[in-house]
Amino acid sequence: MLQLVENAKSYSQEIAIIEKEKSFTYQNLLDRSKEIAGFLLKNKSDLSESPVAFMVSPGFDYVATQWGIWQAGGIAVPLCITYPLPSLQYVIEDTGATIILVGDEYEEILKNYKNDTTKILVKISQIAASDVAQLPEIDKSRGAMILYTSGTTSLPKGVLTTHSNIESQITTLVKAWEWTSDDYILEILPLHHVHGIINVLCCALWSGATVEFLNQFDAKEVFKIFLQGKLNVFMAVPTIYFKLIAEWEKLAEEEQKILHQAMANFRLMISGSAALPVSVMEKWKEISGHYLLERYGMTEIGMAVSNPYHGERRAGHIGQPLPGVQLRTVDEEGNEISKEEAGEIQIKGPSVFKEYWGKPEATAKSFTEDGWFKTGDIAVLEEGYYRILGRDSIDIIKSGGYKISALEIEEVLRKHPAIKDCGVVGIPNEEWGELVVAALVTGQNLDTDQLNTWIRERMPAYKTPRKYIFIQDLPRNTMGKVTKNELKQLF
Ligand code: MCA
Ligand code: AMP
Repeated sequence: MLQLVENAKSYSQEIAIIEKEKSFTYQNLLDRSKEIAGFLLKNKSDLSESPVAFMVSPGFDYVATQWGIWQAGGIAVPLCITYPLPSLQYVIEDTGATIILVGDEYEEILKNYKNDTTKILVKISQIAASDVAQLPEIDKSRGAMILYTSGTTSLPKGVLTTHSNIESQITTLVKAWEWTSDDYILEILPLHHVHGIINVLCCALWSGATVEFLNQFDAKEVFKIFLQGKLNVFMAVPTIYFKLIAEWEKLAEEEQKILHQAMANFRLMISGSAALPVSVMEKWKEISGHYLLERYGMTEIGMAVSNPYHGERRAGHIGQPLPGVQLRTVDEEGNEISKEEAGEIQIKGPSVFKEYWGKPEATAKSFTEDGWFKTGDIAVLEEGYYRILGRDSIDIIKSGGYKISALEIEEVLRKHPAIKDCGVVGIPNEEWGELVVAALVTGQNLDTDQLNTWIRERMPAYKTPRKYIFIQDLPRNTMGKVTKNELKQLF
């Protein structure tokens, strides 16, 4: 996404990043990212779309590393900083990355790679100034980033986007949401997904705005930063708005009043990644004075549908297709239907990803013959605004804004020596959207705390089931398939 780096040159002395009260200018970013690119290139003239994995905390180093990989001609593969080793290994092995860049604090978890002769593990703090003769010319059609997303297959798939896809995802939003260099946003979202990377980080830096980082979400800390009066844009998932409302309710009336005034000065507050409950939208309006702008997107397509920046933001609805996005709805046979009937959303446009990394069959299956991407989300147009009705697969769960595959969790659970069989489903939950829960068929009673510890060594915490039931047999249909709707009823 080299236009992003080009743009930075015209803002060189402006503040790009604030991290732990330290400020970094766009020039700092340009200089450091060039050093990282120089290190990656060494004696090569171009990384030629080799994937480079990086595990770096949110902040200046993260952005400099991402830009460094891009300028050296590599594909950026951000690793989730809270993943346990097996989840990290899966991404590293699946992409085939041979270079892994780490922040000092993540060297320990990846230490096994030090003895792996096929990989190079490098601490970014050890990358010094280097002589870069020339950076390669990079065509926009080349691969730029791989992000992992869960789906209807048991293992997550790498979504490859090109520089051109990313540029389109950014410019669409910069225009629609009227980003400018005067903007100042707080970054609290994980930086291995589109919401944090594109909507927050890249849109802000494209525009010459300032991004302040908070390493980990904490409602009290977020409100403290709101009160400093510097922010004017905020983006989060519905769970975060829910948690902020809960924190607000603990405040004294006077504190609420001051906070309300601080929030009234924002120009824009956005929610996405999961359905925003109408109750949360209404409560947020009451406490902040803002109608949240809800939008809809997906790792494979960037943002596709948005409520308007100017005009009515309708609760329970995702809005209209963004400029440049073609949207149609189809029935179960794949025939295009009237938008006023419920059907699957299919998308075409320059923001749509190139392919699932190393999975040509999955890529082919996810597109129609005439090039529409099948989202699996069911929607209907109501008086000019789309509304999401659900998904075509019960095995996809959205919890805390994360997309989670029930099948992936089941596969891990089945590896536990005491679990003979299991079924994982998502049940509705006000705070998390859906809660991951599991029905277990075991020969004996299991200590669920011990089970959780066992799971967390193998999967990220957000994929850990939050409730268990122990049953004799899973409910099945006459074909022997587990009937997940029936399973849901058991919780
Ligand atoms: C964590 N906890 C949970 C869950 N996650 N409990 C139930 N369900 C969950 N999903 C528990 C933890 O185990 C812990 O409890 C306690 O909550 C606090 O954990 P922690 O990890 O600190 O949680 P948090 O920091 O409060 O996290 C909540 C969060 C986080 C900030 C909402 O989930 C988050 O960052 N979500 C955003 C994900 C995102 O960016 N998605 C975008 C995907 P205990 O201590 O007992 O263990 S991109 C996308 O979807 C598309 C493109 C789009 O449209 O944007
Ligand atoms: P991910 O694969 O993590 O990128 O998640 C994308 C999915 O999140 C979409 O396919 C939708 O199911 C869901 N999603 C994103 N935004 C919204 C929204 N505003 N309302 C409902 N679902 C959403």
